[in-house]
Amino acid sequence: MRLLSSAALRARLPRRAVLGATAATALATLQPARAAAAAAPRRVPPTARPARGAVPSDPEVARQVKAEFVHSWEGYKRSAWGYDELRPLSAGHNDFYLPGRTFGLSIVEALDTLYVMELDHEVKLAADWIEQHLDPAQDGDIHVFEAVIRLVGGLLSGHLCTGRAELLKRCRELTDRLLPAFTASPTGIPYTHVNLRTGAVSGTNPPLAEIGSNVLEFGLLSQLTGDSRYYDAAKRAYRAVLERRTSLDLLGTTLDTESGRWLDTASVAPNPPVDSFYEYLWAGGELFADQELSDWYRLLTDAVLRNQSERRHGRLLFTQVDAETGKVLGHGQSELGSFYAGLLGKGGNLDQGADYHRTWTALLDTYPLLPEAVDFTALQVTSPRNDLRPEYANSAFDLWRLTGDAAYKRSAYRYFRGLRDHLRVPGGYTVAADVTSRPVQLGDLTPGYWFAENPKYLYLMFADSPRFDQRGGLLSTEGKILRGAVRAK
Ligand code: DMJ
Repeated sequence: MRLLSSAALRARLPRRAVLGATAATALATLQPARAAAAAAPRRVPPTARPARGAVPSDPEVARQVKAEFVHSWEGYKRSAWGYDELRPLSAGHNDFYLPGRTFGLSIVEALDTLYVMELDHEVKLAADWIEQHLDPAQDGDIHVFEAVIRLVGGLLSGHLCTGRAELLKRCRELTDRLLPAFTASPTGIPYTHVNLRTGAVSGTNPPLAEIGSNVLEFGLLSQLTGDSRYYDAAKRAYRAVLERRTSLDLLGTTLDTESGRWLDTASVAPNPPVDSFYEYLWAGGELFADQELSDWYRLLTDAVLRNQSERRHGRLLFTQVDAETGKVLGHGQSELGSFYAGLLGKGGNLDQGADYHRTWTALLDTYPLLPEAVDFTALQVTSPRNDLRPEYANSAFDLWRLTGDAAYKRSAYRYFRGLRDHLRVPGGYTVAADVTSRPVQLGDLTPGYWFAENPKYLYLMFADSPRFDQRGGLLSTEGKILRGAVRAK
């Protein structure tokens, strides 16, 4: 395995730069000509073969997945305990939110995964650390979206799994400190950052994912505390977006918090930085029986399917279009968008969901790991990284739960083998800089979401866990179990 030089590592496009991107930069990431790829685009052969190879029994796969999760968790504990993220090659750590400060992000991310895997000693260690050390009043401008989906969501699901009241208390305190991003806004569209100590807000250009991906966490907190301010703030933000849809019922990518104007008119759904905006409409309608959210989901999804779905080389994909005119702007697909297959299925478009999942599965015939971005016009990889992202496993999990089709288990197991064969290192699991090179070129980071997502989706597909209600369970965009955690006896 070849390692990246430190200069190359610094050049890695951080995930927040993608999620926090304007429509223009998001499109640049998706398009081959302007892509910030670490390697020249590679052609993807158009042939698609079904998933191959024998799959061990379900309990055996569950055992393997759990063992790999524990391997990475032990690496984090050994080298980065108490810090946000692990650098598994250098045995170092990474501050995710604020330089020189920690929120113990990976601990919060891991909490409910440890729980469903019945690693109870570790659950206690993690929850104790949070209660003793997580400081929600640190003096710094925190990224509101990343705090909500990761920390607020993690504390909520940790509370639901363990029943520990202190986790809910910490969650509420943190959310109260994030709330000015919403309440100080003249339009309801949140500011992107807030200083947790002073409440000062900043950042007036949130993309849609940052505007909408809070209704689950805030709604649940309102339910648990009886305080409606959280849900009200989330609904006001969604309403502000819906009021600004175009005559095609499409949305741009980024809004100005203070003027309420679109900063662009590119509809890049289901790619980042809008992805989970749509996910939370469906899930919010489901979790809170909120018909308004469900209606908004239907309206906007029908418009995306009508204006953006296209078939190229026999594969379903979603183009980027001008939200005012419907003119096609590009054919790039981000790996983050692969979650959409599961969402389409859950929202009632199962055929299109299964079809879009196949688009991504076909890439695994060519590469052992999914690349970060592909352009389907010329079938080229435009970003060859792999950031240990969970969206493909998330879709497989959703579609398997909906259909019971064993094909999703087969492709999920192949995907798991790819991760284990190429991204497992002695210190845990790490990102890749180039999945098209042989051997796969590695980076040095275990993103926090690894502990919340990939292993959890895979485990829950195979484990028949007594701690998760497969029928009623509902997970957030960060894989947090917000409904369906079964309390241990
Ligand atoms: C996670 O933080 C969440 O899944 C988010 O919605 C976007 N994707 C990243 C991981 O890729």
